[in-house]
Amino acid sequence: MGVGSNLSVPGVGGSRDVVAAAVRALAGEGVTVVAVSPWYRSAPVPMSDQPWYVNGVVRVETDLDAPALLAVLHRVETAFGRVRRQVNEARGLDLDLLAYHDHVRAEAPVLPHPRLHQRAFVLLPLRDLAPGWRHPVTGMDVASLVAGLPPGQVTERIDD
Ligand code: PH2
Ligand code: MG
Ligand code: MG
Repeated sequence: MGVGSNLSVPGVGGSRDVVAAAVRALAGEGVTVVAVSPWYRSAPVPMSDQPWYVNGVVRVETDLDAPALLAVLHRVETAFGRVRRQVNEARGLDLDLLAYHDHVRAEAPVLPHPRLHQRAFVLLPLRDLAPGWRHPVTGMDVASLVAGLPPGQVTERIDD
């Protein structure tokens, strides 16, 4: 799952606090977080004057199927104050279902996430967490996907 924030959330803190709190919040929702990537600071994609994001990926275990898991992600986003107004707007918390085993789905939630392979802010933490992961449609591994990224996405690891 992808975790991102580029706004602070009242009562929680700045984006770095928000992503940490969101990972903790998942645990109460029938989801076991088994691994958390390093966090990255990343410029908005597409480039805009929005604040930079904090992004990372987590691996979870759950008995929920993909649609039920997506519903949990939306519930947690709402608990962190997210109101959906327009695509790619700044947000306190964004949780994205990136992949679910090697399932391929054409209907929502589309799996793997349809833009995963174009986004450095997903692929760099994914490479840290699961270097052996392969895209179930193309068969490409994470290192090959990183090598094929469009240039110019500034994504820097946060050392903390
Ligand atoms: N999420 C988006 C759109 N753009 N850019 C960065 N750097 N990080 C994100 O998480 C992100 C984005 C839509 O979900
Ligand atoms: Mg997103
Ligand atoms: Mg999202």
